[in-house]
Amino acid sequence: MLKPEIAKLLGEQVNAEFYASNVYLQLSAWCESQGLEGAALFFRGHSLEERTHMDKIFDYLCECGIPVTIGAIAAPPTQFANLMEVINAAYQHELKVSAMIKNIANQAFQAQDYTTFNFIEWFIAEQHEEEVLFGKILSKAKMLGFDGSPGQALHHMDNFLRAVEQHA
Ligand code: OFO
Repeated sequence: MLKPEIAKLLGEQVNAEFYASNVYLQLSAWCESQGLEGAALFFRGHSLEERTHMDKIFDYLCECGIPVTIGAIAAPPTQFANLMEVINAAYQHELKVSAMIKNIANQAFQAQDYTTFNFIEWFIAEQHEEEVLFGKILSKAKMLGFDGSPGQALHHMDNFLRAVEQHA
């Protein structure tokens, strides 16, 4: 049986993963509206991935006999100056999710709930992957001298994001 405080954190994470999925869907929509098809594809893929994260936690809670409550999901930000701002927003968002996941791991460990600790390890590895991925995207932007302005570098970044998604 899950301790109530751990069940609460996991329930909140279900909603946080929904929010993450919507954040990426909104970023994808913004990229579409700017004609950035590669970036739109990349963020669309991420949106779907976040949805699978939500499913994983949802299933775990169900297996543990904990009723899941889906709350109101806040609207994600919609206004961005350029693609660089979008990439930075996505990276900052992943850092926040990493902190939430690490908090669950920490609380599960403190509570000697090693089953949840083991379950959440998958998410720790996943967040590491995400941080590495966004690190690579930021390095690419630096290499191209990309600051979000229209031009060659924007075209390269859009293609780069498409390639990342296609090889994921
Ligand atoms: Fe990108 O994160 Fe879900 O967990």
